Amino acid sequence: MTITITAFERSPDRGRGLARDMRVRWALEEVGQPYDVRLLSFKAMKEPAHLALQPFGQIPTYEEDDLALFESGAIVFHIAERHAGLLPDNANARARAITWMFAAVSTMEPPIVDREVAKLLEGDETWYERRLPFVEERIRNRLNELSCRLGDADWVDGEFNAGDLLMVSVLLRLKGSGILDEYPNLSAYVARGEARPAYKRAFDAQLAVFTAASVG
Ligand code: GTB
Repeated sequence: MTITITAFERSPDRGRGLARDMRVRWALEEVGQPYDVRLLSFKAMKEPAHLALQPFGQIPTYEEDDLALFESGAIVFHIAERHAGLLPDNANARARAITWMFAAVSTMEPPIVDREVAKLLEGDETWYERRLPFVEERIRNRLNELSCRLGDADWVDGEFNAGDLLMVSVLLRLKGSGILDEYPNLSAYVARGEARPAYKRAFDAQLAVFTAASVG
C-alpha cells in the first residue's frame, strides 16, 4: 500500500507550510505512515488527469491503492480513522474530536480564508480598506469564542487529536497577521502543535520542496 499525496511544485507561501498539503503531511507523520508526494504546477492542476482526482483543480489529493480522495479535512479524517493515534477509542470522545475537525474547517477557516482572498484579490480595490475591518472582526469573534472554550487547556478536548491538528493548521494561516498574538492561549496552543515532532517532520518535508525548487 503506497500513499501518494499532491502538493504545489512551487508553493506561493515560499515554504511557510500554509498550503493544505501540510495538514495531510502532518496527519501522516502523526500516525507514522510513509507517503510519496506528486508535485504539480498550477497548469497541471487544471489538466484532466488531476481534475479526475480533484474536481476543483486544487491540491491536496490522496491516493492509496484504488482509493482517491480530495478535501484536506476528509483526507485527515480518513487517515485518522484508518490508523491509531489521531482519534480517541472512546466513542463519545471520538465523536467530539470529529466535531472539532468540522469546527476547524467549516467554522474557523472560512473567515480566515476570506481575509487572505481579500488581501490577494481585492487589495487594489477602492473599498478594500473599508471592508478589511469587517472581515477581521469576524475572525476575532471566532478567535474570542475559541479562546474562551480552550481556556488554559492544552488541547480542545483532552488528548491531542485530529481536531487539534486541523484547528492548529487553520490558525497557523493567521501567522504574520498579528491577530493571533491578541490571544495568548491560542498562540500557545498553536506553538504546542508546531512543537510536535510529527509537525516538524511534515514542515521540513514541505520546506525541502520549496528549497529544491528555488535552487533548481
Ligand atoms: N477545501 C479544499 C481542501 O481543504 O482541500 C481547498 C483546497 C485548496 O484551497 N487548495 C489550494 C489550491 O490548490 C492550495 S491550499 N489552490 C489553487 C487553486 O485553487 O487553483 C490554499 C493556500 C494556497 C496558498 C497559500 N499561501 O501561499 O500562503 C496558503 C493556502
